Amino acid sequence: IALSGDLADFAGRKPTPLSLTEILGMKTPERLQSILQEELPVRLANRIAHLDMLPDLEDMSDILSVRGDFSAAFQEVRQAKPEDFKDVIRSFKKRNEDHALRLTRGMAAWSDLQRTKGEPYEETRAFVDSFLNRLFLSRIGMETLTSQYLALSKCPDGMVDVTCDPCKVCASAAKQVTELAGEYFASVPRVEISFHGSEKARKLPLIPHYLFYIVAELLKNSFRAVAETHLASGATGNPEPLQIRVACDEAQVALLIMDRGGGIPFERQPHVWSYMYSTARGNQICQETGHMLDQGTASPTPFSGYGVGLPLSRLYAEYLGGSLHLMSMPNFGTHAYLFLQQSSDREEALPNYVNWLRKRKLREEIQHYESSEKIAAASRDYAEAL
Ligand code: W6P
Repeated sequence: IALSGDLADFAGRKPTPLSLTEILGMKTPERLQSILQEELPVRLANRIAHLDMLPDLEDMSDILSVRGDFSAAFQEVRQAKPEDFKDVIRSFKKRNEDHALRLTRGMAAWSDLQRTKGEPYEETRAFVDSFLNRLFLSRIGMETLTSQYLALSKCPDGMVDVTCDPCKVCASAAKQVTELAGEYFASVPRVEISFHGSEKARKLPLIPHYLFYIVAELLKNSFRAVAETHLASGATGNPEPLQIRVACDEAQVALLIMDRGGGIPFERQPHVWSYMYSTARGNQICQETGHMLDQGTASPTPFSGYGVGLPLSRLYAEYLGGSLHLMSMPNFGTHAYLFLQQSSDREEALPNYVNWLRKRKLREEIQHYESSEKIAAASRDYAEAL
């Protein structure tokens, strides 16, 4: 599929990264609206061009449907009258809701196709992971810009809760996951939350929505591990509780979620951050919901497999200027560490598709050069393009 006209023009422009402080510092929707009118088409066109680089795209229905949404949104945003802009953004967000699932499912199908063509599995997996990381990172950027824009018409702080208590966010995530787990598991661990720091430090500016998402995702993994280990051990009584430790000052928060769910076997640990992890174990993704299906299980649950939850959570943490780490002791349990800053002056880490294309082309050229001068010159270009 060749890009033409406007789309080709916008795909050739680089997205402008904004720092989180800038995005969150805008107190009225007007300025953000004018930024979005300029910036969204550039980002959408870049994402379309990114999808178009995928070999065999024409056979991948899920990916094509997402591509179709992007190009429809591109036209809508370009043509929107200022007074209709909010509605366009709302419908844009609505349509994007299941993109993560469609893209992951689509890339699982794509990796199956590559496998039937004899492509080495590890290379395919690495490609899929970096491809999806780039797409999701740019998605998180657009999501933040558009959510902030909509939130600003309701409240001058937008998405930010300036006096956010991270313990409260953990407690409500724990409540939701506990209720959900009750429907699927015979034994559900208690969750203990403790706070370490001064009372003043308990109120810091955070985006509660993102914190909630990451904590809930981690808890789902812990609940499942604890429930399954408990069942397998044949133990009676209550399983070991989950412990959440929250430590913060006014600027940063560190969160530790500890489970005694039997840990992750050493050989699986490197795959935890892969979108293809469950597929690698021979699992299937449910066509309706996109949840991972375990082999032999009839229906998917929100607790099945790791799916997109963990890699996506880590991308969110990194986007917010923080990080997410897992430390797992096989046969014992897993500790998840989440670090977040109250606000980040770092620019959005946007995938730069223009540079990426140039880099790939140069790398291919370098492989075909024979003279050492040419290689040296191309290597210099390559280094500059990084
Ligand atoms: C596990 C596997 C896992 C992933 C993420 C967070 C917690 C846990 N616990 O056993």
